[in-house]
Amino acid sequence: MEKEDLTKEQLRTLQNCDESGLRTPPPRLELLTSSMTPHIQRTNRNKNWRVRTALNFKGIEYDTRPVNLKKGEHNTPEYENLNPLKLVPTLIIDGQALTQSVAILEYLEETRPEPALLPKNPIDRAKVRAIVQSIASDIQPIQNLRVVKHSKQDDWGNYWITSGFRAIEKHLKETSGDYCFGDSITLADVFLVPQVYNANRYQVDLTEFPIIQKINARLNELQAFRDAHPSNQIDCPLIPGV
Ligand SMILES: N[C@@H](CCC(=O)N[C@@H](CS)C(=O)NCC(=O)O)C(=O)O
Repeated sequence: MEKEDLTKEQLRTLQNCDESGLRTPPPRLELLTSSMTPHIQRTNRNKNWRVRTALNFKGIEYDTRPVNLKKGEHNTPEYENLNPLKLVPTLIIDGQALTQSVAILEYLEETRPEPALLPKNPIDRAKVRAIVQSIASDIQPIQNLRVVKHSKQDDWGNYWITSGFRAIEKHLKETSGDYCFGDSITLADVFLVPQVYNANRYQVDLTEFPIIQKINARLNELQAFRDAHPSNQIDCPLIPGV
């Protein structure tokens, strides 16, 4: 994949150039990610968090371009041109604008395989991906703000995270060691930490989930995870250590 693979329109979007003024795209990767203003930050933009953690873990340098959801910056035609679903994150990498956090992480794993975030054995990979999908497809989307806003149930988020965590805790009984899958960090861990943060936001009683709690505490000690935390992002200087 070459830089030229970005369409001219996408390049102009990224560089704010007119048609005659195309410049070389920035050499570093660029992560277009939601703004972590205090208000937004409390709502936990955890798809960006996943991508940041994986980039940090793999030692891949990148620049962050905040997209302020509160101001509707994700709804502009420029952003839609990069991400037709108008959702964050978008990762600009290898001349492409990639969307969907799971697809982004799989791409990083395929193109920058070391250090690995998936085990070697296909059965083990399937077990890690099962945890990833439980969070990415079954637990997290139903607590997205735009979904919660349309729910009449006060305990909506708490209910769905609790029931999802029951399944994950069972899964972890079988697969976990120091981390979700044995003693190595995998994509499952990358997805778990932001989801536990969200669980706390919805006041889920985590005492029911000792394995999740133990793994989460261990992960939060690691530099790649600490650096990816929303409170440590350039546009969120105000709420340290949340
Ligand atoms: N499936 C997408 C979901 C992305 C997503 O929901 N992003 C949220 C922020 S974490 C967003 O952009 N929300 C804007 C909106 O709901 O209008 C992914 O994993 O990347």
